[in-house]
Amino acid sequence: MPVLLVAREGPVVTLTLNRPEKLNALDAELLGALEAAVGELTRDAAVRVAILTGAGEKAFAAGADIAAMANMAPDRAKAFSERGHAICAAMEGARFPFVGAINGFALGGGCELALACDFLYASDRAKLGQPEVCLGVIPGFGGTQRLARRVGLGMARELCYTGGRIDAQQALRIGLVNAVVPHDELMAKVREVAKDIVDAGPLAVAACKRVLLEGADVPLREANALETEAFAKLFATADQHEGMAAFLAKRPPVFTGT
Ligand code: CO8
Repeated sequence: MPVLLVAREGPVVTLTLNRPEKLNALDAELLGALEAAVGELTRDAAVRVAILTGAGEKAFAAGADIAAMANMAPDRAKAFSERGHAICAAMEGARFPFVGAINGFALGGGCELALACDFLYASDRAKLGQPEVCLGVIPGFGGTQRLARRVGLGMARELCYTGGRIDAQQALRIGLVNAVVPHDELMAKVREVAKDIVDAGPLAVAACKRVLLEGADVPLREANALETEAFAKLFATADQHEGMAAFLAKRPPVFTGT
């Protein structure tokens, strides 16, 4: 079986980490497959949403593969970390959203991969955390930075310093996940939200994604200028004309992404 399953339903692609016997731990083969798949999807204009989840009943991903890391020298650890960062950056930089369906453990590198998704829905069985300090290391795929940006410094510090795990409800309370769903309904709920995104204007979603990402790292005045620029540019698109004309004609819009 391939370590990464890629399933396509029209504009929605589901990527499933597929090493369930190792709780989908991220080794070089799985990271390589993910890197290739993300690269391919980002070059495919027909893709509108990617869903990322894990195979099996227990895990989204229980971290980077500890057996593969145990004897790494610093230079290999650096390359491994950089590879994870590159994948996460490619997901964040994609024109379409990644929605994480957290179906179980999302720990260490698994939690970091989840944090590179635009937002997360979690099964009521999910457990999330950054347990790296318990192994004598720190998060290496962006966890220290993205976790703090998503849930605030205080919670990120506690999670990273203690290595503690939180359940889905606590993840919801701190804003790490957007919704908690009964385990068996997770994929259906994520597909519903994916459909809402697909029904929206593709250029508008892409502009939202870019402005939200780029705006997070600059002062508010500059961030608002990014928004104004993107807002204005959309008025040169067929999608803006169609979206507003459809509203006024009381009919559903037919967006073309142009
Ligand atoms: N790596 C390798 N194998 C793993 C991992 C992992 N992260 N997690 C689970 N497995 C394997 C187990 O070894 C076991 O294999 P086997 O059956 O061959 O012994 C199988 O998956 C099932 O796991 P368990 O029997 O342990 O299942 P339990 O239900 O008893 O426990 C847990 C589930 C609590 C999730 C437990 O497996 C666990 O604690 N896993 C490790 C969690 C962890 O510490 N993750 C962080 C890893 S470090 C990291 O992610 C750093 C990322 C940055 C990388 C930077 C590069 C330098």
